[in-house]
Amino acid sequence: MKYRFLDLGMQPIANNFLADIPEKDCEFKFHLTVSYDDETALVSLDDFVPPELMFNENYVYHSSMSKTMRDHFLSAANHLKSMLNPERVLEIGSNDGVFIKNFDPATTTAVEPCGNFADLTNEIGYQTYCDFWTKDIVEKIVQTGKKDLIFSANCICHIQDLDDAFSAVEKVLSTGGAFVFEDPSLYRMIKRGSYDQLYDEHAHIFSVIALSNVLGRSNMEIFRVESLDVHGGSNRIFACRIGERPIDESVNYHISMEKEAGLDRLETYVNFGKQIETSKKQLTNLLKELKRKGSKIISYGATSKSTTVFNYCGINGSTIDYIVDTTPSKQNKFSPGVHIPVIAPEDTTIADADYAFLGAWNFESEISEKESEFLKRGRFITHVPFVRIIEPEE
Ligand code: JHZ
Repeated sequence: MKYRFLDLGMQPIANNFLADIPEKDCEFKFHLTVSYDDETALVSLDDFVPPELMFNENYVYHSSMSKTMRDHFLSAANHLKSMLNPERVLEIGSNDGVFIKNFDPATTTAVEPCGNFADLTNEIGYQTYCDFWTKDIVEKIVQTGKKDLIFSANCICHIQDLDDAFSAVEKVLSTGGAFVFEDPSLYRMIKRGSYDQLYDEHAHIFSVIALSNVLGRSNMEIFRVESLDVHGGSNRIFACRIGERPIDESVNYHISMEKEAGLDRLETYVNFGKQIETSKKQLTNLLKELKRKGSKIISYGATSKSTTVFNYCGINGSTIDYIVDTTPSKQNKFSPGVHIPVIAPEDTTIADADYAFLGAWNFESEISEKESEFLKRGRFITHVPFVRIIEPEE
């Protein structure tokens, strides 16, 4: 049975940055509520947004946009090569090719529903099917051979029908092959109060407990788990067909840790819901107080996460002057729902702002290093793990 524990109000498509401010009520919005399923322990949105509205040829999120992520995927590729030595590789949701470009195009295939990115990786020699990952595409993929490594980053949690997705993986995986995927961790989201991991694209936020339950229905099991720092805390899950590989002790370690944190109990989520309501009050009060004192506040990183925070907390252009972001396809546009202008760093001097809300709090160290000039006078504000102005000694 599913129990609703969080209501983040009406939300737009998190990555739908707008060229113009739309007429009143013309922007697509949906009611973002989140539930815990006590049969599987899976945490999911109650209402899924049609995938074509989110993932299409206008998709703006480029994985290569930060050095942190470029380094991360290079080291992930090297790690998986030396650990699994795969001959044939498939990536599900290859985005701008940041991961696959570390593999040989002759033996690497990709599936990517966003036409702009599928074109890009096809152009650099990687056969990329422009499609969603469903069992319908399996027949075509199998013709290119079964895969020893199926990799996916920040994509499996976007897939609404997990049984369909996992059974499709099971059909394409070679005997003894590994299905490796990384997504934001529910454990870290609960520990850090980072409710902004919840938006239209994230149909689910995974615990290892829930994934074990759901993968089992497709004859698969988890044989290893690695914790990652990226995206505010993620898990890299290694799965295989049941019985094909020895189970590493990291699996039980994570499951025990999650049980200790109560991820298999409704009460934990109910408490999280209350904590988020408090976080909203604290953030809006802090910003109101700073504005009352005449401070200039901007935001750093036009993220999906900041779309959730701004729309949930009702923060708009009267509080935040603009958002600065390095992604060209987000620049000179307006943020979804609350319509704050997005500006390129080279078109503005953030040094004259007093505060910058960290929409990309997951890149705090990369950003702080880059913005040492701003930090001589200005301060970052964050809501993770609790609402505060970040002082220089932190
Ligand atoms: P970032 C994305 O979420 C979307 P988002 C997606 N759905 C997903 O699953 C998660 O990632 C995991 C900018 N930036 O990565 C670049 C600067 O401007 O936190 C990006 O627009 N200057 C696929 O959108 C944004 O911040 C900088 O110095 O929440 C970061 O977005 C740096 C470092 C980044 O993802």
